[in-house]
Amino acid sequence: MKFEVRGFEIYEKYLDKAQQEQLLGDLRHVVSEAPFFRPHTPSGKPMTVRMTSAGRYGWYSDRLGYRYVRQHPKGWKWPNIPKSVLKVWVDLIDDERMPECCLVNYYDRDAKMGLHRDCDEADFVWPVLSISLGDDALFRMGNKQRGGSTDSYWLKSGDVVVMGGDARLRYHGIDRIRFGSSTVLKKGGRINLTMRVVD
Ligand code: MD3
Ligand code: FE
Repeated sequence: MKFEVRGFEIYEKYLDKAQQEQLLGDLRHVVSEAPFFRPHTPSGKPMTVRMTSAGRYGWYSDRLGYRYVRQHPKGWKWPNIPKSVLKVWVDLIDDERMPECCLVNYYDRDAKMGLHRDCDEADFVWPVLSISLGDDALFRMGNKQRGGSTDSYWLKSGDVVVMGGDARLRYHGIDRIRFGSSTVLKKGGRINLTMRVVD
């Protein structure tokens, strides 16, 4: 079922169990070539979410700031974005322009992501697409400026969110996950994929 909250298009249970397993299998290959790491915020604090990327660019942050980079912190190039992941983009967005970054976020029991905006990409006309796998996560959607009211929604495994138009530059974050709420990841936790056009 598809519905909209503040311009965020939420496709509930877009991916069935088999499709989720396929994506996870393909992601295991990505993570074997580009292991998860824990970026630091520009103020020097380690983030609670572990990250890695696939595609021409990966997302990175440290003392120098938030940015897209061409290499994993170990110096290797990022693996290709799996076809199974790209298919979701083509089916829901477009095949004229492919995403150049697939950011892979891993949330363990205590991970969260504070309210922020994604604004390091060159062209905000292109939406960001998110795929949730594993444990439920409390997703908070806000406004284009800091502050004001927010809406929350529990994202579940197989849910897909498209952030385009009015939602593209809204503040958003993950307050917490419900550890162990899903059996999709054997060790628990949550994986979120976000596809982005960067240049
Ligand atoms: C709204 N990730 O990686 S996905 C992120 O679940 C991020 O890991 C969260 O926020 C997560 O930047 C939320 C939903 C999401 C992703 C990207 C967005 C919402 C967005 C970009 C622009 C606006
Ligand atoms: Fe974000």
